Parts: sequence; structure tokens; C-alpha cells
Amino acid sequence: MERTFVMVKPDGVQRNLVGNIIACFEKKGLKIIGLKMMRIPRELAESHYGEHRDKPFFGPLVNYITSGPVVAMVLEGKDAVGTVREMMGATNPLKAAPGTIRATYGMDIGRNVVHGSDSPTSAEREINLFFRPEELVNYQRDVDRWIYE
Ligand code: D4T
Repeated sequence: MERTFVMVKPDGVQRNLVGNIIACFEKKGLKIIGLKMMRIPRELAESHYGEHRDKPFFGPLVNYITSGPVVAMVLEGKDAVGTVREMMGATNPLKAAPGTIRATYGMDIGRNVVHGSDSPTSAEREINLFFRPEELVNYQRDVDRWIYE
């Protein structure tokens, strides 16, 4: 089983989409093992988006992600990283495949509603940035035998 870091961004929270977005992942069969609402401190935002530090959109991106509360979560499941990326769709909601979360809920690349780690390495880094080990909950889910063969 793989873990990934997912976040409903400030626009998703303000637009009352938290429940809908979490429901997509839950209904798919991904298991929530960490979940919290938080306001991202500026330093954490800069570190999370560190790979974009030299891009022209870095400043607006950090302003946006720190502009209001987010809902951060860790999801676990088979190929969780790739599965969540597929479910979110392309970074630009107007280019995202129909039916994906960003296509369904977004209009602008700078307001794309949701984040998901882009590789297992990023997932590990981002989980450690946002969650302390004791915030991740280890539990059995009885329904798993109906989700996985
Ligand atoms: P995140 O990291 O937010 O899940 O998005 P992606 O993984 O899909 O895309 P990314 O890292 O390339 O971009 C991070 C973040 O920057 C915003 N962005 C990106 C932007 O505002 N303008 C741009 O031109 C690009 C490429 C959107 C997502």
C-alpha cells in the first residue's frame, strides 16, 4: 500500500467543496489515515512549493495557498499517488479530463482546488512537512476485503 499527501486548497474550502472532494477519494476506496484543517504558515508554503521558487507564479502561488485555511490529508491505497493524480486531472482545470476533480470544480490554473503529491518521493516529503508521525492513524478497515481482491 502506498501513501500520498492531498490538500483541499483555500478556494476549495471557501467554496464549500471539502466534503465533495473528500467523498470522491473515500468512495473510490482510498483510506484516510490523517486529516486536519490548518492555515499554512508562509515558510511551510515556500518549502512545499520550493521547486517553483524561481518561477514567475511563485509569489502569487504562496499568497494563494496561505490566503485561508486548507484541509490536509494523508490517503493510503494501492498506487495511491498515481490514483489521486488521475482523479484530480491536469494542473489547469480547463485542460483536465472530463470527470476529474479539477475539471468538475475549477476554471483557473491559479485556483485549481486540490493538491496531490506527484511521486512517492514527494509524498513522503510532503507528509513529513505537514503531519507529525503521531497524527497518522493506524487502523483496520473491515470493508477492505470488498475493495481489494
Ligand atoms: P499542485 O502541486 O498544486 O498539486 O499542482 P501540480 O502538481 O498539478 O502542478 P505544479 O506542481 O506544476 O504547479 C504547482 C501549482 O502552481 C500553480 N501554477 C502552476 C500556476 O499558478 N501557474 C502555472 O503556470 C503553473 C505551471 C498551480 C499549481
